[in-house]
Order: sequence, then structure tokens, then C-alpha cells
Amino acid sequence: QAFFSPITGVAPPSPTTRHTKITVVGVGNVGMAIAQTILTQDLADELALVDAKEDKLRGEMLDLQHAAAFLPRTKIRASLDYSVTANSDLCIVTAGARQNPGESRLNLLQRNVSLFRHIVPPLAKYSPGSIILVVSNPVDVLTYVAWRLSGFPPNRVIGSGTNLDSSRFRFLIADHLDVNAQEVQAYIVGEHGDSSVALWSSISVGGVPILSFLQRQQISYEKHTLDNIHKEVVQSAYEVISLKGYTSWAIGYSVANLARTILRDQRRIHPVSVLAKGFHGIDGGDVFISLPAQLGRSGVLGVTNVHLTEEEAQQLRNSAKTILELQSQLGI
Ligand code: 6V0
Repeated sequence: QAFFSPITGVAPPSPTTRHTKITVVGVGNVGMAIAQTILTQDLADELALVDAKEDKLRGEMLDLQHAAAFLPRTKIRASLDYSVTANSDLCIVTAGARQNPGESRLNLLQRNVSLFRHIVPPLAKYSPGSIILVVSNPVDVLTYVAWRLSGFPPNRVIGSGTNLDSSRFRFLIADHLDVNAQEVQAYIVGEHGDSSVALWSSISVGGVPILSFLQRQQISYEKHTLDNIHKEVVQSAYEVISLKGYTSWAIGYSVANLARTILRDQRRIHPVSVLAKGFHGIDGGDVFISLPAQLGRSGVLGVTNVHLTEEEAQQLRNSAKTILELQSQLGI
């Protein structure tokens, strides 16, 4: 006898109920922080995990499954075989060699490009309509690599880019002003990491541009205070890595936040790595770099025409040029 008996006269569940599936490739510190945030925030009906290390993968899957009694219902599956990812709406790639203390993100590139050759084509094959969200570093170049290897249109390949840098920036400004970080609107654009560009003119707190806010509050400030905040953002990844060996919680929340905007078609604006050719005078080839982009169910919906000073635009073009030079050596 079946455990449950059907109730007569009740219609079967609607077949149109939306089933949302997210894949996370790489179950290291970052992949697992993303996975657990996705689970606690109830963002998917199904979560597929893939890694190259079989025992670690199965261990992480079981550990998450054992939390089922405390979480919204999500089917969690894991395999070395990419068929487990079939029909995903969103594929998040965090697999990669870990950034060693003091190692620049750009040094990681060659190691990670060869991994991507084994990861991206099967993702694209099993989920041809999905959106690929790249987190592995160096994220801007690897987003380009994922775009090329997937054959997807550029609106469906996104890099987490400076979304994390911007949240660090918002935290530091909020801390400085003693306000809630959610009230701080501030963008860091450009290359994720060392050469990122802080858009000072974009910063507002509760709708008030920061400079006039500071003047009203009669908080003395100088340009170097603002520059120091940006320097702290750039340094903060290195600091966390040197202290605990890796970063995980903030990137976990920031990527889950992107997943929510995309899968729930929230049409929010996030600074993420997008195909930036043609914006702010960026030319010379296809390059992914972070710009404030509106995201929704079909991926990148558009890029805001944010005002950049000539200095900021030049910094952006310089980063784009450096990234393009690297890409030209990849043979992709
Ligand atoms: P980690 O803990 O070493 O995890 C990496 C995982 O990738 C491991 O479990 C590996 O087994 C797995 N892996 C390796 N090769 C493959 C493969 N071919 N297929 C599937 N899985 C594979 O690293 P961690 O999780 O700390 O970092 C992952 C990546 O995220 C790195 O490239 C980081 O630099 C990057 N980050 C990016 C950030 C961003 O803002 N974009 C922020 C933090 C980290």
C-alpha cells in the first residue's frame, strides 16, 4: 500500500508550475557558500553540484541534504557527470585553482582557462537556454572565455565582476557614515580587483549624493579619505585571503543576490562583467568588464548610461586594453 492515498476529485498539480534549477560547478569554499545561500534563500527547486573531486563532492552533497529538515525544499543532486546539470536555468562556475596568498588574479589565468575547456562546453550542451554566471578568477577574462566556449549570445554570459567590490565599497562607506549599507548606492566598475574604478559621482545615501551629504553633516572629508576607502576595497580581498586563506561569505551572498535578480526577473542594476565593447570608448575587441547592468530572466537587459569623468573612462579603457592583451595570448 502506498504511503499516501490520492484524494478523489482533486485536480493534479498544475504542470505549468515553474521549476527553477541552478547548477554550481566547483564545491570549494566559494561554491559551497553560494550553494548554502541559495538554499537558505529559497532560490531554486533543484540544485545540481559538479566538481572534479568525487569524495569531496559527495560529502558536500550529503552534508547539505542532511539540513533538509531546516530548509525550504530543494532537490540537491551532485555528480562528476554533467548530465546532472541538464535543463538548468542558471549555471554558476566557481571551479578553479585557488588564489594563493600574494598571487595576482592574472597569474591564475592559464590554469583556469584549461579547466574551463572541460566545464563550459558540457554546461552549454546540457542547458542550451541557460545563463552562465562566472565567478572564478580572473573573472573578466574567464567570462570572455566562457562566452567563447559556450557559443551563447552575450546577454546570457555574465561575470560576477565588481558586484563584490561594490558591496565592500558600500560597507566601508556605510561604516564611515554609520548608516545601513543597504542605504548606500555606490558602484565600482571596471576590472574586478586591482584596477577597479570607483565611481564617486554615483555614490548616494538615501538619495542624497555623498558629497553634499558629507557637507550637510559637516563631516570633514578630503579626497584622499575617499581614495583610501577605494584602496581598502582593493586590499580587502588580499587581507581576507591572508587571514583566513580564502574568501567565501561575502561572495556567497553577492552571487545569490545576482541569482535572485536573474531568476525572479527583478530587473535590478548590478555592476557585473558584461560584453563592454562600444561603451565609454572601449574598442579594440570583445572584452568583458564590469558596468552597471540591468539583469533579469533573459540575462543582461541593458547597461546604464552612467556618467564617467574623463579620468574614470580612461581608467576603464586602460583595464580593457590590459585584458584584451591577455586574451590575445589565450588562443581562444
Ligand atoms: P577552492 O576552495 O579551491 O575550490 C575550487 C573547486 O574547484 C575545488 O573543489 C576543485 O576540486 C574544483 N575544480 C577544480 N577543477 C575542476 C574541474 N575541472 N571541474 C570541476 N571542478 C573543479 O577555491 P575557492 O572556492 O576558494 O575559489 C574558487 C574561485 O573563485 C577561484 O578562482 C577564486 O579566485 C574565485 N573567487 C572569485 C571571487 C569574485 O568576486 N569573482 C571572489 C572570491 C573567489
